[in-house]
Amino acid sequence: MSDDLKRKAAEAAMSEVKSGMRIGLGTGSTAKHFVDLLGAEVAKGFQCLCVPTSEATAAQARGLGIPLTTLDDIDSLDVTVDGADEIDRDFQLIKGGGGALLREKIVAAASARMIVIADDSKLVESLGRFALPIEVNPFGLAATERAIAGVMAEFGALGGKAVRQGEGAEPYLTDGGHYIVDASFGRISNAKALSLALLEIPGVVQHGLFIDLCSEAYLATPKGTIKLS
Ligand code: ABF
Repeated sequence: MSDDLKRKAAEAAMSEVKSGMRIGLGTGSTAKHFVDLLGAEVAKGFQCLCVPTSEATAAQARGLGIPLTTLDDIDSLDVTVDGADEIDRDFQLIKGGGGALLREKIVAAASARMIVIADDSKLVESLGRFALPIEVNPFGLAATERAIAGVMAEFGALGGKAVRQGEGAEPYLTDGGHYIVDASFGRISNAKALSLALLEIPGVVQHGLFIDLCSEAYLATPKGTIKLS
C-alpha cells in the first residue's frame, strides 16, 4: 500500500498531540512517518517526552532530537501512536509483524490513549488473515511450538504449525532477545479466549493480539483520512 497513505494517517494523528505531552512512539513504516513529523515539530520548539517501542524507533527519534525517557522514569503516557497489521471495528488489533510487539504492548498499556495509524487496507471484518506473531523464549522452542500448535487446533486452525521468523540458522531476534513465531489462524472469532490460551503457555512471552488497548484509529484512504473512535 502506498507510502503516501501511511504519511496521511500519520499527519492526521499529529492533530492529537499537544505540546507538553508524554508520547509513546510506535514502530513500523507508518509510525516512522509520525516520528518524522513529530521531530519536525520538536525542531520548532514543540515540547514532549517520548518512550520508543523499539531500538529502531529510538534511533530514529534520537536522530531527530526528540527527547526520550523510559517507563522506569515516568509513570504513564498521555498517548501512544502506533501502526498495526490488522484492526477490526471493535478496535481489536493484530500487531507485531515488525517484531516489536512486546515493547509495543507494554507502552500501549502504560498510555491513557492508543491511536492506531494505518492505511485502510488494515481494516478487516474479522482478525486472522494476517498470521499472528507470537514472541517466544528461545529456551525449549520446540516444546513451545508444540503447545502453540495445540492452541491452533483448539481454535480451529487444524493442522496448523507456528513458523519461526528468520532464515534457517539465523532466526529473527527481537529487541528483548526472543524469537517470533507466526501462527495462521484464519478467522479469529474469540480473540480474548485465544489471547488467554496463548499466555498460558510458559514459553510464550507475549503475542500480537491487542485487546482493549486501543479505541481510536486514523485510517487513510485514497479519498481522505477517516477517524474511527
Ligand atoms: C508495528 O508496525 C507493528 O506492530 C506492526 O506489525 C507494524 C505495522 O507496520 P507498517 O506500519 O509498516 O505496516 O506497529
